[in-house]
Amino acid sequence: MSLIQWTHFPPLGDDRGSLVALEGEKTVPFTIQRVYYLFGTKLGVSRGFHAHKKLQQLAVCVTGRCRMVLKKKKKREEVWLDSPTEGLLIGNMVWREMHDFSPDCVLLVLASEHYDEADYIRTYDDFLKLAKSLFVILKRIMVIKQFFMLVFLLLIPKLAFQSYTAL
Ligand code: T46
Repeated sequence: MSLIQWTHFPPLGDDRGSLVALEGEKTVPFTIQRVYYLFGTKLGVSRGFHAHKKLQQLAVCVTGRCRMVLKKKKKREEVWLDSPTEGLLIGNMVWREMHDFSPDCVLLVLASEHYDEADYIRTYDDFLKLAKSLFVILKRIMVIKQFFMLVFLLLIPKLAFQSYTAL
């Protein structure tokens, strides 16, 4: 699955101009706990360079543009955010970097959680380590699940035979 997940916001409005409405759990696929925006980013400055353990976000470039780089596992994808009607969903455990901000860029971000510095993974090394340990845990859960499935499947003929002979 691609790391680039767009949400389209149908522009409303009339001959006076446009309007976009963002509603939690409707146009935005989570409850909105926080809204912030990045603006006035200086020329040549890049931002982000972190991931979040739990936080989900939706980023919309309401004016101007910037380039978003997302990384997860072995994937690295990048995309330009330059439309007020397209939101980029950024899940948890995704490394993000923002580059090439235009001087007029206003990047609006809707977040699923309140601000919590403890949710940030601020170095790429820590991000890789945590992603790897989560992968190992997930793999172990899968193996345990498969083991119980196998035991269950092996027990079915025995249980069926026992209930047949009990009749
Ligand atoms: C993200 C990208 C897209 C707060 O006090 N409250 C807040 O809600 C936020 C977002 C930040 N801050 C403080 C923490 C730092 O002292 O504001 C300062 C700048 O934050 P940061 O360096 O994390 O900013 P960016 O532009 O690198 O990253 C931000 C978000 O933090 C991050 O979650 O995904 O925008």
